[in-house]
Amino acid sequence: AVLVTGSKGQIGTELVEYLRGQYPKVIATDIRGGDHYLDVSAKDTTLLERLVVENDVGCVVHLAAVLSAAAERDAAAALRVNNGGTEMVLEVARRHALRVFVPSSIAVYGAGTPKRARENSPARPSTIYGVSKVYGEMLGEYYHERHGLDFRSLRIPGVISSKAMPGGGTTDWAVEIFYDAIRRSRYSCFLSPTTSLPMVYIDDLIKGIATFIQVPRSRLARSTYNVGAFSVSPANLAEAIRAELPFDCDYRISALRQAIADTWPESLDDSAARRDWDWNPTFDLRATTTTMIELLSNRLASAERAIS
Ligand code: VAH
Repeated sequence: AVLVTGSKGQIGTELVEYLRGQYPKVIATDIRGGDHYLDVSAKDTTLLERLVVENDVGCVVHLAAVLSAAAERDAAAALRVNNGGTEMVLEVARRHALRVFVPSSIAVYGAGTPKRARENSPARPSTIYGVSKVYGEMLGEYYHERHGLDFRSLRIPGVISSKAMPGGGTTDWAVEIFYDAIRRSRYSCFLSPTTSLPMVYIDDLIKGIATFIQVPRSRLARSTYNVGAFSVSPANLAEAIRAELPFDCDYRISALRQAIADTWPESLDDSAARRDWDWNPTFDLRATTTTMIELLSNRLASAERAIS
């Protein structure tokens, strides 16, 4: 069985659904509910260990985290959830010899990193979220070296998806823009038009995570890999949307989130993931735009009908 923390989040919502097509049992936990209430920031391993033992869990997918902008607003809470939660999950995994997947992020890279980041590019973040993600990677690799724990991590770019909103991220604009394009044909973007960041469409990401957690360890040359798909700026994405809908984008820059985005790389070199475990994203900017507009139009239209 696989246990997922943060199962109600942007990635968790769609990953749980996908994994349920592959595994006999997927235990979904979240502080907001799901199958089981689980607050990973509490230092109490009792509930997690009970779920692991009772359900014969072999792999934990630990998604619960406070994202970049929210983490700058409440550093103490973010460190409690991100660092404390990962500490707790790694310790339970060590005791029960579980495989562990903990997502990392392009946020581990800082201003001094080349704009096309490789795995061995400097990872000197200047955000609390980035610091907590480097910590997660380092602690997981320590558990791998010191205790033989099968720890795996992916440095994930911004995620574009339609079923659950991201919460408090710097790349949330790339999701919000589609909701506003459909609802009101306009969007006020909190990043500047030329801020180009690496992104991935959710279908590619969840297939990639599902592949990465089950590939034999012998194929992995490292615990942590970059994964990317395409890079896009608000101006590029606005143009791609305008090719399908009447749409206008203006800019009300958030100083906090622009400062965060400015430290991140524009693209990721993910050749190692493609070579070692066949990472192979298929959604480019156009396919992502077309699919998002189709899925959201249907969902928002049926939601309108439901309340009318
Ligand atoms: C964030 N969506 O914006 C997350 C992610 C690379 C961005 O880490 O914080």
